[in-house]
Formats: sequence, structure tokens, C-alpha cells
Amino acid sequence: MISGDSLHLGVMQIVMTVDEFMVGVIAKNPHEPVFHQAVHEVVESVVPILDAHPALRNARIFQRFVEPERVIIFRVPWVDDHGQVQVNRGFRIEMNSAIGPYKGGLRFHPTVKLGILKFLAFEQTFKNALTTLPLGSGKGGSDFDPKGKSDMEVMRFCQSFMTELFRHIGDRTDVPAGDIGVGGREIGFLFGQYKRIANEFSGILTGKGLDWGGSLIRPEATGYGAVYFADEMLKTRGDSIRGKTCLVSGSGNVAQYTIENINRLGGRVVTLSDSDGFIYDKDGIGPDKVEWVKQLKNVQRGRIWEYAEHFGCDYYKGQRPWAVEGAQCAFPSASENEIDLQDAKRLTANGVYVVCEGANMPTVPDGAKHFTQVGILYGPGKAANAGGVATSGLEMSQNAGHATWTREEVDHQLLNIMVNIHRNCLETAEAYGCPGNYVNGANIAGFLKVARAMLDQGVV
Ligand code: NDP
Ligand code: 2IT
Repeated sequence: MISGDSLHLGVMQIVMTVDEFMVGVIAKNPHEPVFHQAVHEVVESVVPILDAHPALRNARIFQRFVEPERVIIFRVPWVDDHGQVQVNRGFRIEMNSAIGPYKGGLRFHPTVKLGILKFLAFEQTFKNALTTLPLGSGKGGSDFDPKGKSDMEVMRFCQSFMTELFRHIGDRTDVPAGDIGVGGREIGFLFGQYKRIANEFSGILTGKGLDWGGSLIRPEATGYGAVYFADEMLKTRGDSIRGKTCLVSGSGNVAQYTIENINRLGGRVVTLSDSDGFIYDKDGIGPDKVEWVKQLKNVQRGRIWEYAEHFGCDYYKGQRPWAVEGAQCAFPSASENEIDLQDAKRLTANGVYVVCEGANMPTVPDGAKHFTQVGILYGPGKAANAGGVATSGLEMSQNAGHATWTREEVDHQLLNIMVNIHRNCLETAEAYGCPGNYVNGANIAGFLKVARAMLDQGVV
């Protein structure tokens, strides 16, 4: 029930189709195709809700969803190891604070632009609502490329980035974390500079080191959570991840812990990738090999072809792993739009019937429609990868209570949260006439929670 249905705003009922709405979004946000893509998918899901609740349309709730509360863009100058001045651009999108402080990661990658961060911040609104924790939404980052930079260059960049960002964040205002290109090393440098210039030790970032306020299981959480979500989807068909052969893309944080959890739950992973290509290890990437990958990627910062050389398996340069035969599950865990329509068709033709998104929006819209039409178990990123930000929420709770929970305690809470998100998506999809459609379930459930809060709080 939407409490504001009887609220009189003194306006005629506003009626708008998906297409009319998108014309306005595109005109107002030109050159931001991934932002348009993310908005289009959600607006398709929520139009029936807007039709059913005039209070939401009349309060222009969805128009407010697509307009960030605040966008900060800033210059990030730094000096490289050759004494040359470099200039990057920094961003923070403070998207929606209806249900909690802005919360979402920082991405450092040369492709970062305003539109990419707006799509990620928009997705974060629904994802964070699904966690059941009091987390608003945000995203930030820079077009800085950490690849090939020395630790000292990364440190100088992070210090310059935080020298501007620090005035906008706070443990009850905006709490960034990691994303592509931002892991434990970067969070450490960012935290050190914040503490130095703010003269304050507080939980202004998540993904912190265990010795200085971090939470056990936060590094593992996104990957572990995606596998828990896949297992829940399989349970609806009396099945489980045990014995399944899985395709994983990426080889960073999300991919590494996705494989670790698939191994823990008795499945087997045969692929890994980076932006240069993928490896196919028909013997499976067991626990020892996962440790080797962590060393390669997180310490030596090497490339995935080195895995093929070391373990003597196949490497496919410039390709993605979606044509590999003999798998039942796929966990895209690298980047947006990494599964196109042809990949999606090939996956299902080869017998894959679980696609569980560790990455944000890794499937193009036609690919996602294909998965829904053929009726496979398709878990969209904003539900399936919510374990990362949820465990960030658990890190914030521990910081606020000056507490440190055990590994088992945090993992147990993560599992519970993923089970609840799964149930919420499934029940919402059922209630709104599209049983088994996790895309609509996630969009509608996330939307309703934030929309109700916005109605309660008036026109802000
Ligand atoms: P990492 O930086 O740790 O790893 C990213 C991986 O993806 C690397 O293997 C990278 O390869 C590959 N990659 C990046 N861009 C591309 C591209 N354009 N094409 C092919 N491969 C690419 O990042 P994460 O593992 O943290 O993030 C992966 C995905 O998961 C992203 O979509 C992120 O938004 C999402 N996510 C992350 C969460 C987290 O907690 N970290 C939480 C929820 C979602 P290379 O080294 O060659 O660049
Ligand atoms: O996309 C995401 O959810 C993240 N990168 C994690 C955000 C967070 O605040 O932990």
C-alpha cells in the first residue's frame, strides 16, 4: 500500500508512457547511453506500479529517482614517478538519501565518465534498498588508470583525490567503498589522507583493512553473495550449485570470491578472464589455483594469460568465455554489457540455465530479455551482487558500535541477507503478475521501498 495515495498535491493525474519518459531522460542527459539503458529497464518494470498508484506519479517520484541529489566533479592533479604533472577528473554522484546516507563504490578506470557513474549510482538505489539495511545510494571514481602505475603513483593520486572528496563525505553523510580498480590498497591510501586532513578516525569508507576498522568477509562478500543467490534460485527447482560446471568472467575481487564460494559449495569453475582474453581450464579452478590467481592479480598485478602459461591450459586472446560448452551456470563478474545478444543465445543453446550477475548490468537489454523469455534462472546484478554493499552496511554497523564480529557471524548474516533478497524478488514478482521474473521483482521491490520513504518525506 502506498500511504500517499490519498495525498492531494493539487495537480491533475500525470500520465506518461515509457517512451515519453525516456525522451525526457535522454534529452536531459545526452551522451550517457548506459545511464539511459539502466533507467529504461527499470521504468519498464515500474510503469504498472505508477499506473496503480497515482500518488507516485503525481509526486513525480520516478522523475526524482533519475535526478541525482548532487553531482560533484573535481580536478585531481598529481605528480608521476618521472616528476611529470598528470591531471585526472574525479566524480561523486550523491544519488538518493531517502533511506540512509549515500552509499556506493568508487571506480578507477580510464573509461569512467559521468554517464557510467550515473548508471551505477542509479542501480545502487534499488540494490541498497533490497539489502533491507538503511543505505542510500551513490557512486564515484575517476578516469585514472591504476594499471601499470607504481604503488607510490597510486598513493599520490589517491591523496589528491581525497583532498577534494573529504569535504563531501562522512560516516552519516556519504560512505564510499571499492569497485573496479579500487581495492584494499586504494582504500588504505584514501583513508590515510582523509584521517590526516579531517583529523578524525571514523568509518567514512568501507572495505577497510582488518586492523583499522574493516569487516571480516567484506572482501569476499560480493562473490560469496552472488553464489548464495544462485544457490537460492536453483533451490526453487529442487536443485543446488553442487556438481555444476560454471563459467566466470573477470579475475578481480568479485570473480575470485565467486570461484572460492562455488568451490566451497561443491561446484566447479572452468573459466576466468580479463580485458585481454580468457582462460579455459577443463580440470577446474580449485582452491590452490584460486590462491595463485589472488597472488597474480592482487600482489603481482599480472595478466590472466599467465595462468594459462603456469597451469598449461588454453588461452583465448581477445575473447569472452560465453561460448565454452558443457556448463550449466554463468557468473559474469567483469563489467557492464559483457554479454551481448549473441552471447546470451549461445549460452542458453549450450545448456546454461543459471545466469547470476556479479557485475553491474553485464547483460545487454536484448540479452536479458532473451534469458527471461526462455525461462532460465536469471539473477540481475542489483539483486545478485548486493552482498557486497550489504556487508559494507555490516561494516558500518560494527564501526558505529565499536564492535568486531567473527568471520562466521558476518558470513551467516550475508547468507541471510541474500536469502531474504531472493525471497523478496520472487514474492514481489509473483505479487505483480510476473512469477519467476527476478528483474521485475528486484526493480519493483527496490523501487517501492525508496518511493514510500520519499513520499513520507515530502517534496525534497
Ligand atoms: P576489479 O577491478 O577487482 O576486477 C575487474 C575485473 O574485470 C578485472 O579482471 C578486469 O580486467 C575485468 N574488466 C574490467 N573492465 C573490463 C572490460 N571492459 N572488459 C573485460 N574485462 C574487464 O573489480 P571488481 O571485481 O570489484 O568489479 C567487477 C564488477 O563487479 C564490476 O561490474 C563492479 O561494478 C561489480 N561489483 C563490484 C562490487 C565490489 O564489491 N567490488 C560489488 C558489486 C558489484 P583488467 O584487469 O584487464 O581490467
Ligand atoms: O556496486 C557495488 O555495489 C559496489 N561496488 C559496492 C559498494 C559498497 O558501498 O560496498
